Amino acid sequence: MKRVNLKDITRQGKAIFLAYDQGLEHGPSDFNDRNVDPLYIIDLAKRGGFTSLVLQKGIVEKYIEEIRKSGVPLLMKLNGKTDLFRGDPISSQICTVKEAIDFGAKAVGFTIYIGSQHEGKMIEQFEAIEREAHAKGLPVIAWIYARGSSVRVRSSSELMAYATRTGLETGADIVKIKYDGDAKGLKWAIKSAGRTKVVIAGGMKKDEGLFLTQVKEIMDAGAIGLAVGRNIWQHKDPMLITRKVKKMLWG
Ligand code: FBP
Repeated sequence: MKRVNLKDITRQGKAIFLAYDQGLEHGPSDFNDRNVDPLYIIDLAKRGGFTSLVLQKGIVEKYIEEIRKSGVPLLMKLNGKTDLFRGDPISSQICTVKEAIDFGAKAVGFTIYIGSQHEGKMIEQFEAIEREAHAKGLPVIAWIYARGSSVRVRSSSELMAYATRTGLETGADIVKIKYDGDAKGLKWAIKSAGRTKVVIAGGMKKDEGLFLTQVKEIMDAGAIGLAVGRNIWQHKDPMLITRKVKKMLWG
């Protein structure tokens, strides 16, 4: 394994990834006339100084020139699903590590739904992807969410820690989890991640005050930052909220 370098997608060890894969995950219902346009998001990622932009393959293919020109490091998501399907979730692979490298990606991302009856398949695919990415020195970011009929009996804080530990034990360089608002539980989850770094998803658009309070809790707990979408590009002034979040990360 080549030494994996997180420097391309972090700044002084911290990260703010702009997530824009919700069009597949939720449908365009998350968007308005402005942010439905990938060009708007690419420009926002550049002007906002995001440490990475998270995109699916289709957008990368169609907007590659602008992505390259922006200079924002690309984090390519390799699997995805819609939210129309009911039942235990599975995220299907739609892009390979080689394609991501050919597009100039600086990292690859992959979702695993722990607790789903399809968990085994996603872990197996993750392992193959990780082996290939690590052989090229490319960092692997695992979106790990506990989902499926069998997880209901566990508390969400317990599941946060299970997700981060799964990231460590399966070899992710960074694990991305959801924060349920339990700051003590988050500290434990980050401790459970060991040397795997942790970033937190933004979730549904919230009141700005609550969002910034959570950013503080996330950083105090030891996360390296955020992989955030809706709380940025659904904000009435995305640059303003970006500046506020960055100030909390870098001062
Ligand atoms: P948000 O900050 O908008 O929540 O984005 C983070 C993210 O992980 C996206 O990368 C992904 O599309 C979405 O959340 C998935 O959310 P869910 O699985 O809860 O629908």
